[in-house]
Amino acid sequence: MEKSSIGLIGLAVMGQNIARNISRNHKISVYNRTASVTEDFLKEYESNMLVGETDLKAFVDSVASPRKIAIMVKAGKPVDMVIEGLLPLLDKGDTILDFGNSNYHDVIRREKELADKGFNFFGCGVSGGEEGALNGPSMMPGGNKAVWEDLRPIFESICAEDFDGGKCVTYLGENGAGLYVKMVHNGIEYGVMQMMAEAYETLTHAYGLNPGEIADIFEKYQTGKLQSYLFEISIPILRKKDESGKDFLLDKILDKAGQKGTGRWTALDSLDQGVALSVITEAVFARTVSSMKDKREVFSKLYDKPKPNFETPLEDFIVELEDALYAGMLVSYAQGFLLLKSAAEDKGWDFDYAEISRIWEGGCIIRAKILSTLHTAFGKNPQADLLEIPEIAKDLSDSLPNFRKVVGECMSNGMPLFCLSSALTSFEAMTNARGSANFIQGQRDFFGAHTFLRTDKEGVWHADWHEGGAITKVK
Ligand code: NBP
Repeated sequence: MEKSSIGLIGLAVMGQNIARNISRNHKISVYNRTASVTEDFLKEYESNMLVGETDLKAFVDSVASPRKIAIMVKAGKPVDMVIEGLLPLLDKGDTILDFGNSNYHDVIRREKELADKGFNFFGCGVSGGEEGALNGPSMMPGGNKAVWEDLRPIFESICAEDFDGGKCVTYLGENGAGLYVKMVHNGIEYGVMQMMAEAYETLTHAYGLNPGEIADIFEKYQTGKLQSYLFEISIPILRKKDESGKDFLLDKILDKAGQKGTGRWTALDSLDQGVALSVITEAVFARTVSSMKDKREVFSKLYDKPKPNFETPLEDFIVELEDALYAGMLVSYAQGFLLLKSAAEDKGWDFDYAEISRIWEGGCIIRAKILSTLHTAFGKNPQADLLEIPEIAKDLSDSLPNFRKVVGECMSNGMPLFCLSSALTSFEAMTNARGSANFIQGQRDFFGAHTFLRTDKEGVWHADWHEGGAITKVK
């Protein structure tokens, strides 16, 4: 029997869908730890392009050499366990591929460990959820370049298309580069979702709109610069009624958000890299605060909140909010790309930011019109920071008055704005030539003799801050 071009381990929701996607063009063998899952999958999707095995050795033997075996299991320890089980059955030169949301540090470690033993390990971020996995995800591969060339035909046959019909996959760099970009993608997803939630909360509490009315507004946004997959899916989410057919289901969903860790990893990495990734970090905090439901119930009884009293008529607010969301997202992307740049420098990756924007245009959860704007902007200014690209600066400047107005009105009416307000603060600070850190430096020098630089004189200085104390050049 002809052997399969690739094997895949892990038949939960993502594995099943990506296997079906691959099987449209390439023969694929599948295996799942729990054998009944493999059997049920084969029963449902029987095809001569799909080979299922319940014995790991038989599965490995069914894949053509040098083998390519993809893992799509729960990230973390399970991936190491699968690798451990596979290695004795593989031949030197075979490739293990990780399609899951693995931490990029793990990818770097696994690649090194496997290379030392004569095997290839290749990490590829896959975004798009269940539907993307089946019909075309955005793929973020990183690892050995020669291995990439070998995998490329399969990846290009299953991925989504960008706005111009190109493939939503591009080689991103050595070792953990692909999973790093996927991590930042997920962080950006956190920020965008939170800003949308803030819009929803404001329209609900300040303007008293029901979810169906908010869906009408989001539908309008979907025809303009905010056009995106996340707005597209939010419209049916907002309109969905519960079993009674009368009440909105959203109104009955507990307001505690889950998280699997990629947003937190992005935030932690930004602290390590020294990049001010405030929007994504605040989005992680917003989910943390959401999970503190019991405490919020208690505290809400202790403090009076102003009854929202927005002066802006709803029709005007809808326009202003669109600008605020757009500007907030641009700032969040600017921060995300700064993190990518810092990581590239730190790890020796050579990221192409226009390409990264392009492969996010299709298939993935953050796919949106704004990515096409970023793709064009980076295309003309490959290494620039987003905030210095003229087209982005113009878009931001045009949106700024409404951005400031929305954040100001929401904050003065007691609305929590984790991400929109932090995006605005970040923008204001990043565009301030003279900030307030001179004050911090004065305090640091007072209590710890940490010294300071001056704007009027060369050298490193320390002051005795008491009246009449000396100001001394120490270097
Ligand atoms: P899950 O993350 O829920 O993992 C379930 C799979 O892992 C099952 O096939 C399970 O086998 C297998 N597994 C576990 Br758990 N421990 C194992 C072990 N020790 N040895 C072998 N297999 C083990 O599946 P998923 O939601 O399909 O996601 C798969 C990967 O893709 C994850 O890394 C996820 O973060 C990533 N991802 C998910 C999405 C999404 O929308 N869900 C999107 C993008 C990326 P069993 O059947 O025997 O328990």
